[in-house]
Amino acid sequence: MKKYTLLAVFMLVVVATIATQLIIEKTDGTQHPFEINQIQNITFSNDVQGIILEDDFESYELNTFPTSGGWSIGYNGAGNQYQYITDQYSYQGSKSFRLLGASSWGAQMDNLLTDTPDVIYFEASFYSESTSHEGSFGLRNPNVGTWGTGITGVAFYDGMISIGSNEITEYVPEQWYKIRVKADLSNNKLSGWINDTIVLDEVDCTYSTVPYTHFYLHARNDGTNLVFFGNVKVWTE
Ligand SMILES: [Ca+2]
Repeated sequence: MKKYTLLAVFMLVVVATIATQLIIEKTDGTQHPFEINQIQNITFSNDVQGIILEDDFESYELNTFPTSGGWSIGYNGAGNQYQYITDQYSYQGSKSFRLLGASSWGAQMDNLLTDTPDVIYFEASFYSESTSHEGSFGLRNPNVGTWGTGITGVAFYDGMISIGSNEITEYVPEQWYKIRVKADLSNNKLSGWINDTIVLDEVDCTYSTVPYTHFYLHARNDGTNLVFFGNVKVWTE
């Protein structure tokens, strides 16, 4: 009996592998969301893995709000009509998501995540016209606390880039920066990359005990300045 059980498991793995390869072939040339080794991880693991949210803002009409991508207005900054897709600047392609805050009222866009694993990566490219009243992005729960609860994120503030509570480096305006974060909530570790260079390597981090539910983009609430978000991605290992 044991021999047949082993044979059955082996056949299941073979079938799952073939099926996976068919999916890769089908999506090849249009979209190729995973590397081969990540696909194999999916085949042999019970964890839900892969891309949770990805947006390059190319699929929307200019001057519209990207509702169809799952974005919603948490706080409307200078007003709903000032938050929209633009081709004024772009990180890749021709479009980006433009946000405008106002004094005492930030512009915050939330996107509900379909999966919230304990080890999560997120990144965004960010462009600011000045080093005043900039913005941030990251993980949060907009439904806990008076103004929601931030879990961890990246901030551009007064000409400085911070990841979590760590001030990393000065930056210059009118230039794109791509910041990636790996948040390990189960082991209280945080890693960060600026333009693909690692700047934080598994440093200690105390996260909020509030569970995160959303990815957010934010333009600050202490003045008026245009900020732009290019490619956005949230994923797991
Ligand atoms: Ca774009």
